[in-house]
Amino acid sequence: PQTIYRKDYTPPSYLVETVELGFDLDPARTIVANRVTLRHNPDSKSRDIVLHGEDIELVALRLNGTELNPGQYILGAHTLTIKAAPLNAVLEIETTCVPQDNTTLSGLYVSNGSFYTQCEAEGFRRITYFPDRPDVMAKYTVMLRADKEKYPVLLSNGNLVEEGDLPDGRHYAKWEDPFKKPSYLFALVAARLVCQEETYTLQSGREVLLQVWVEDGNLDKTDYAMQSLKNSIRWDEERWGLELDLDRFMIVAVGDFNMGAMENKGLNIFNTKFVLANPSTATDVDFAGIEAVVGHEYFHNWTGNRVTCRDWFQLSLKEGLTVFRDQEFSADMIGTASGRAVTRIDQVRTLRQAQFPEDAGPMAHPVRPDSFVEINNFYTVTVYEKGAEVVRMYQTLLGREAFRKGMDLYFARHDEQAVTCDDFRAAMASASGRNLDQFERWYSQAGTPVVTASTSYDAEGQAYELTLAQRCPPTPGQPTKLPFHIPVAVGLLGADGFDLALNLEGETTVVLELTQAQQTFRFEGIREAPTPSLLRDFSAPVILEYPYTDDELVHLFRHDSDPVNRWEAGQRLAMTRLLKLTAAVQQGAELELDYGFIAAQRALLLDDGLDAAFREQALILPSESVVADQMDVVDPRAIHTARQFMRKTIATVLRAELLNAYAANETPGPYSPDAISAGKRGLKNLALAYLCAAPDTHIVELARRQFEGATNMTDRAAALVSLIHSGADAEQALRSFYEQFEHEALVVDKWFAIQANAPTTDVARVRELMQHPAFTLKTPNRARSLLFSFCNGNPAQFHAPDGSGYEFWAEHVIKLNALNPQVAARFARTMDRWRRYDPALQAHMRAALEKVAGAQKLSNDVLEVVSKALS
Ligand code: BAL
Ligand code: ZN
Repeated sequence: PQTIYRKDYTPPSYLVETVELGFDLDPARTIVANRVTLRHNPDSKSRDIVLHGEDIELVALRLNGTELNPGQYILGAHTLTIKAAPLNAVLEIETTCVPQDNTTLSGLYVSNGSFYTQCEAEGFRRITYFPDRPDVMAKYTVMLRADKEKYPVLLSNGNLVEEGDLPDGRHYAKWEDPFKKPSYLFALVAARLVCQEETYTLQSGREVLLQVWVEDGNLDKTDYAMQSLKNSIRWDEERWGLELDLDRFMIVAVGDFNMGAMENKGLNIFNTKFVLANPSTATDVDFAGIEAVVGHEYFHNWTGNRVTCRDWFQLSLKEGLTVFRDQEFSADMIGTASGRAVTRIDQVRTLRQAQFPEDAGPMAHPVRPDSFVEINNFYTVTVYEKGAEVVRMYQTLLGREAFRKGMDLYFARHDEQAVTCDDFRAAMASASGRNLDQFERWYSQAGTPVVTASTSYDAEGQAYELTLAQRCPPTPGQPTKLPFHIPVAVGLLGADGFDLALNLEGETTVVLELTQAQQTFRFEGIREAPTPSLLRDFSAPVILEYPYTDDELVHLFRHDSDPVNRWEAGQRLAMTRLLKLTAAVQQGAELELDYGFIAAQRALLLDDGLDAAFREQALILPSESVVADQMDVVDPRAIHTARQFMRKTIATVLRAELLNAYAANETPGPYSPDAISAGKRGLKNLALAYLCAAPDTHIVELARRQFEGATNMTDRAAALVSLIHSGADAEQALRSFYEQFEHEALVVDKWFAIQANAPTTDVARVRELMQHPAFTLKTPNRARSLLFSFCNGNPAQFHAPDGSGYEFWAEHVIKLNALNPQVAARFARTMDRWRRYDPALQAHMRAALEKVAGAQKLSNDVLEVVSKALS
């Protein structure tokens, strides 16, 4: 396969002014008529019109009214080229495609009998021939024609300008999008759907129509998505001065979808997982996910749609920025400082759980990649989450006010343009007057920087020195790195637990700027030897090394005014113990957990001054995969045993306190997904999970009672998980759960996922579950719920010494590859870091990877992932 390089970018030879699309929708043969007006781009020397096309049949082609015969154009495997074209060209292109056979879920496809599209990144070329690149922006008019009975609802981008009936039971709808857009934002839906709709008044007084479209029977699950949409609109006005530019904004939920959702102009198409929710089907985490994703797609309307990407290497320009925006939205919706901190802790967890490993593995790439084989493989945690951290660092370095000025300038300069990450950085630099040249390295260098701190206190001079050094490990194609521009937020705690003043202004947190390989910062007037609180609020996506003593960590865990670092101190305390215990398991030594650690956990659990949500976060031990990241040679089973021992010991010693926390955090009355209630449920269910790690009949009974009496899915699912993990018989509970919810696809996904993650579920059991009538590989949510959950979420079983987990993985990467390369490639990434395991496991893993690499008809998507893993 061909590698595409960022340095090879050339402007398009022709620009598109208007696109008129006509669809005669038929699952077996859809006819697409495309009339496109092109104009030569003065920035290009080429006079060739290059159109992309994939898996479509060309029926007719006319240039400026004249039919072209095959000698007048070149039809390649994925392109159609017209050489030496006139300066102004009107192309009329007729093609056909077969939506019902399109299992890739890219382009035009059928889900549950209805039509949907997904065009980002390169799906539009599966619908018609077109210069399918984001720097070609045009105005679209779309005519949809379909059977009225089967597809009563016909939607596309922009405004509905005409609709009516046609002969033979068909009907039509004509849509016009007033804004220029790249082809990846095109969308259509032709379906049997119902909608919740509302008229909403913008701050300017203008009225807009908001709609959430779902399949019949799901209108009882759209309220939260609608509320989240209204909150998003208001927040974008208040925080950024950005108004909805359309008269109509639609969200459509579909059960078969590769991603979470898609920001098509005015017609967002969503995975049902991020729309449908009511208390009995969705958990608190699901509700929070809906708020975040509805916000994310809505915010794209400015960061992505009005200002888009010049090329796909710039993907983080819109994704990193929009993730940052949705993170801030979720935090602002909670409002309190501690609530904000909980959202931040969640972000740090995601980075450590997924992005740091990516940055340290064979697929490591900069936030702005230099090359790719398949762009779909670069919708990654690095582009999204690390990209959001990069945007956050501008705000940390420049301050909120200057950052906002930078955003304003970015829109003023680039509205309706396709631009680059450098353009964003330039706007930030101009608006703030700051030199951000070095900051560019966050975009160009892959890998997670490691910041090492050392300190010294001069009692006589009352001065404290902090020396920070940075390094960044090599990554594929980047053997050496230059220093980053790193904001390091720092506070100093006195022995009484209070923050010391760090300067004459009395500030207790300052942002240091680490720009060199090593720098020393000096604080004057420090009257006692302090405990440093470093990288407050996780001010940069780095690994911080500082030789904290246990006493210092306990002090921070009790007192740090920065809740993120308070949590972090607890994680560090837990991590040293988990690593020691894992080593003890490997050596067959006796396992012991010190009382000092448990006492610190106990004090936190009992601290009623803290929100329940924060206490929950602070009591969750680092995950098995985060522990694995700290080991030179990963031993998944030993880690699992060690972590289970730790949970069981805490549960045994703190049994009374956990039972109290359980009782004290009941949320009687009607369910509400708000952060306070969700936090209480979170702490209560964490207490139950701990108690079930050291169960007796009373505890098992508690879990059973909660399961049976639950009035919401959060409590029901948590009780089921705890029951299963307690080792008690959960057959009956699993059966009744399924029977109660078998018609709720998203709940059936949970049912599969809970079993995939169960400690007793091995490969044989997963194979059994795959025989269940409700299982299918074709629906990504279902495949993810069982296969991904097992291979990524149950490491102790997946890494069975006989290699059966890897064989299972290889077999299903190959099966998924034949159906849906994007989903297959995601699944393939499970094996990214196979070289970190012991030689016996590695041998099995290599064999599995080689089996996939040697498979017939491998997609570029999967090929890129497995060949990078093997290289
Ligand atoms: N643009 C792809 C889906 C998303 O990030 O919103
Ligand atoms: Zn996005």
